[in-house]
Amino acid sequence: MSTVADQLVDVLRQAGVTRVYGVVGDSLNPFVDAIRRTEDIAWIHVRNEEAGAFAAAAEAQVTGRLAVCAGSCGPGNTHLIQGLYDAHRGGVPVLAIASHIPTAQIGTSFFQETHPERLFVECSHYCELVSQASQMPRLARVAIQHAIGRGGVAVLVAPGDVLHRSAEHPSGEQVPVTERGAVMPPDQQVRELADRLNAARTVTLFCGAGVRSAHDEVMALAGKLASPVGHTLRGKEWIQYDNPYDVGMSGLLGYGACYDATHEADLLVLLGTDFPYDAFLPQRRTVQVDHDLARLGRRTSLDLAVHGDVAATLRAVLPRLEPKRDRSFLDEMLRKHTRALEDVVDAYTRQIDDRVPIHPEHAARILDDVAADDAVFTVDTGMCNVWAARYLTPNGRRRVIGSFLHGSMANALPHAIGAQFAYPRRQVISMSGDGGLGMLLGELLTVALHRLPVKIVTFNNSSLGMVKLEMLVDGLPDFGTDHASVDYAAIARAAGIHAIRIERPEDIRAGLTEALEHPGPALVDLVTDPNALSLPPHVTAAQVKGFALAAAKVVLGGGVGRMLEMARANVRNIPAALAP
Ligand SMILES: Cc1ncc(C[n+]2csc(CCOP(=O)(O)OP(=O)(O)O)c2C)c(N)n1
Repeated sequence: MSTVADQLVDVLRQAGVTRVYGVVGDSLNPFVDAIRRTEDIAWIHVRNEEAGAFAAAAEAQVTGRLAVCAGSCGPGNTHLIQGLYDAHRGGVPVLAIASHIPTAQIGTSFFQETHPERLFVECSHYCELVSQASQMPRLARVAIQHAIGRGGVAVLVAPGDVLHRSAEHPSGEQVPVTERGAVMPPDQQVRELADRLNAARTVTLFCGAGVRSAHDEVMALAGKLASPVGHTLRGKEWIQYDNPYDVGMSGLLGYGACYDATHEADLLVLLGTDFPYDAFLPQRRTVQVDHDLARLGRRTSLDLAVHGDVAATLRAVLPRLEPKRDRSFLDEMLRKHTRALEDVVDAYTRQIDDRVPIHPEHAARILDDVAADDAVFTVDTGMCNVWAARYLTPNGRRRVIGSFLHGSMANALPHAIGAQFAYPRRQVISMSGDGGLGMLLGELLTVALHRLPVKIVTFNNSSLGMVKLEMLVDGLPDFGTDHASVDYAAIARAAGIHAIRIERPEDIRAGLTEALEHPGPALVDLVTDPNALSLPPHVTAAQVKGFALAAAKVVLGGGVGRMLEMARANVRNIPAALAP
């Protein structure tokens, strides 16, 4: 006789789920036992449910498919929250099984009692209690369809006693719909978009993660309109490569001429972006294209909103556009972009290649060099975001994943765990801050337990560097940011992970190469300079003053890696672009 838990596992199998991340425990045990009896689904023991949720988020992000995590009642549930917020805000399909205290005890302040239907409301599209066997398997399917259909988290709350009950209905073989259809823009909106694009003298395109799968279309549009193309951090991996119109990134970590190009164009087109920093947007003469109607006009007032997938919309509008002959705006922005990158390099007077402690930017540049062409990088919130934005070179095959919307620390290692489970043979590199690594340090044990060949590159500056920068920029003396040095290589070795500690710049290349070639898990503990801080390009005078007051030693600006070569190549191509 199958149980409610069996049915749940059956539906997961039908949805193509092959693993569930979590920690076992009381109310969750019937579910875990059903997984034990199912050949096609593995139970992945993590050390903290938070890491399980992050791992599921990363798996969903790299595969585009549903991923699942689970936590037992009370504290097991509350641990899940951080990773679920990350998944939900990132719009990736994750189902969380949150087991609950016995039904008869709900509302009595029972041991470990929380109210999961309330707890998870804000980080899910769907969060429902399974209080009777008769609700299954339907609720499992409804939850899955919410996660996939709406893009985000669904939570099924199930008391252990309900999971244990005999199933009342057959499970059936109804396979959940696991692929979303494209959103086609209404014809009227396409016509208006074409009219505005034709009427504007100069147009800049600003791209977010929604341009995934639309590289060709965006390039065709930029070519036809002679448009500079800027991007957000999340858009970078999808649009910066093979892009002769690239003018860099906007936002706090931005660089290049993106800010100028977005502000100086007659018309700004937001493509698949929900870029949250409205102060970086011109707030005028803007049109927006997005598959999610709720995002239209959320960050800026719009002259026109178009509801559609970016690729579908651009394919529809391209035949209606008249090519722009005057490319002077594009050329000016490409030159400005190159100059902006050169200026940063010029301002960056210190020799960083032979500095001790190691300059993190020097290490990041080498990491970019030695990493595989199809590597998956997971990036900790903190300065690693800056190094990734500036030094990792996208090529259409690499992936760069971070907690870019929720902005949680400690995401990189558990994200790497999920990415590596999804692609066991791909190189997966966790760019970890020492603060981030320390926060979920136990996950080294998860890596070791499952012999995941994850490579953990720790930028160990004995400091919460990003916050140190924030304090300096605010004119505050840094406080609570620095801590005693920790030898993470020794910790990793004790956990059974191959580890190298690197203190001298001349050892970086060999050390990283050795770690990347190591067949199993490996950690590289890079002892880096806590004062190597980067500044965003659009800091105000007051911020600079505060900055200067607080620390004269800090770096004004930052390196740009291979981007300068790319920008120079684009500028060299200007005469070719001008040819009829
Ligand atoms: C869970 C959580 N706590 C606090 C913060 C605030 N915060 C953002 S970055 C950061 C420091 C990160 O330090 P580390 O991982 O050592 O990286 P670094 O910036 O030094 O490279 C902190 C405390 C956060 N984003 N998330």
